[in-house]
Amino acid sequence: MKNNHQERLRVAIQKSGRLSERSQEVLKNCGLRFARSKDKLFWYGQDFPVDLLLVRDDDIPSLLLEGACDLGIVGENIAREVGLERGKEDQLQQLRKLGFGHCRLSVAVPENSGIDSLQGLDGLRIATSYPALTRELLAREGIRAEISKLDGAVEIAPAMGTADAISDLVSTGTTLRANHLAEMQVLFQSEAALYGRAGELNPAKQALVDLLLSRLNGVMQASASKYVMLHAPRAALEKITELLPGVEHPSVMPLEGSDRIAVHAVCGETVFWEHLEALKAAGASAILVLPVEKMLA
Ligand code: PRT
Ligand code: ZN
Repeated sequence: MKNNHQERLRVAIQKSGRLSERSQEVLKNCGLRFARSKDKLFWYGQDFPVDLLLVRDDDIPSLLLEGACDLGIVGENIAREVGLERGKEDQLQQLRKLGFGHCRLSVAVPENSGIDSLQGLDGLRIATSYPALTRELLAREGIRAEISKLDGAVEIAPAMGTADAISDLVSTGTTLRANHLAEMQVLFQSEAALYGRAGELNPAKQALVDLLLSRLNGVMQASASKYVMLHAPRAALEKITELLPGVEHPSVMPLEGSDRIAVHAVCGETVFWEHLEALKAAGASAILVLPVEKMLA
């Protein structure tokens, strides 16, 4: 008899927090649907043998390393921290960055501290929730600091007198400013990514991973792409093509009884208002920009 667990792929995602909604959305866009359990910690895959585990983000790398799941969506910051801390960084395999959950791990110092370079941190006390990653990144610069781990409220450590500097995640910088801290140096740029475990999966699971990755590529490309339609003078085709971001060969259709043409193209780069204004100036009219829902190259 087949062992069900060996045939079904398990994906761990964050239960609730900054990454949970987008993680669910990206899997839903890949065509996966789930029946939610009562405790909401395990979602059973309905159309594919792919199930979800909903957990704290910090637990995802360990669940992967221990084989409790086959894939996980987690911030690179957490994957690297746990990998380094457990000495198993090479066993966590990043399969794809997912384009959300962007933030940076930065060193911040009290305003007016006079510390303006990483070298100035040598021998000082740094508070962080990412001790292993911070130590590794500072060591690369030849800096040795006394690093202490705090699970939360890292930003208040300098004012409490328990640290000279912090190393913390930053996105808008509001938290740092509110605590009179200045961002001195970015150590690491992070975003959410899909991770697997190094080593071989059984063929059935590997086929599911390959299918998921191929769909993920399509989802990511589609979300970045726009379908643009416009009318233009036939003589302006070359100029119009140049102005369409990320397009080499648009589809061109004649407009009956006119010297104008219809141009359709998938733009692989962001289409800004400036692009549309430039197209209009080049003679384009009836310009439409539509979202692309799915894409398979
Ligand atoms: O309960 P669980 O453990 O699952 O969640 P959590 O509270 O540990 O994590 P959560 O949901 O806050 O963050 C999950 C992931 O989101 C992180 O691991 C990062 O990969 C990513 N992320 C993106 C961020 C931020 N942006 C972010 N700004 N994680 C945390 N922050 C915090 C930061 O620590 C600081 O306190 O937001 C504050 C700074 O924000 P700004 O905008 O003021 O600069
Ligand atoms: Zn967490």
